[in-house]
Amino acid sequence: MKKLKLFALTAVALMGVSGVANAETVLLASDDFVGISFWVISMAMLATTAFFFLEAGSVASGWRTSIIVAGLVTGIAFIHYMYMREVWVMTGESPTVYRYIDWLITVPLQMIEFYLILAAVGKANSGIFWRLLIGTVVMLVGGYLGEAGYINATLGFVIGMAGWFYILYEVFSGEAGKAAAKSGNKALVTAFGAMRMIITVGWAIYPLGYVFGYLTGGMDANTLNVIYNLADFLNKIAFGLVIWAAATQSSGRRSR
Ligand SMILES: *C/C=C(C)/C=C/C=C(C)/C=C/C1=C(C)CCCC1(C)C
Repeated sequence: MKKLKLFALTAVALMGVSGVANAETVLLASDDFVGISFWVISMAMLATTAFFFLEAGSVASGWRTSIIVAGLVTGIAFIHYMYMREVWVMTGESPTVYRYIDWLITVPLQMIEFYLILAAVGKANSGIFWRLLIGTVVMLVGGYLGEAGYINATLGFVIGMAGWFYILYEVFSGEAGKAAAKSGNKALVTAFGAMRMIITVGWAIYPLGYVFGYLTGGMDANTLNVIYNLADFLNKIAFGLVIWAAATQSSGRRSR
């Protein structure tokens, strides 16, 4: 019994010591700019989440779900950024698994936004929803298999690009694009157009990160993560704000 106690005490003491030793290495270094970007973005995600949830109550009821989903996207990203930040600051390695789990949840939610804003004005059908979802899964699974080394990085890239182009086809020339154009709702057309630009121009940053991270020879974790972080900041926060702006506008509360 005594021995056991002594053993437990020693273990606790050792844990304390190693905790202190670790504490030094897990602190953010002042020249770790990638780590700093992880910190800044995690806080931005938190702030935007609070903002969207607080605003959801004051838009017209048809837009409410869209604003809540925008808050879910940044909220889920916030939690993943806490983990990704930790992995990066502690190991200097790319938090690929966390990143893709985050994308696998948040990107489909953003695709659902296209469907939701069409549904808000009564123009949606389930085919649009499924096609956008399938395009997303192909894009992300291709990218993950390539980044995690299950398949050749170039092959993963090609599969990912195919999924992305399929999504773009749907929102520009496919049924979703046509439904938006015919809706006759000005706020919807504006929001749809802006969201479409984001997933064309804003999303183009991701394949660039992939190219510079994996395809230009060797593995560049710094460039990869800085580019992905910047892209997430833009594509999650600005994307939600565009929807929020359309919702506020069409709820007739521009001046309160
Ligand atoms: C909030 C997170 C978002 C909006 C993530 C989006 C991710 C992409 C658009 C990723 C795209 C990729 C390609 C188009 C090809 C190469 C592989 C990916 C997965 C990086």
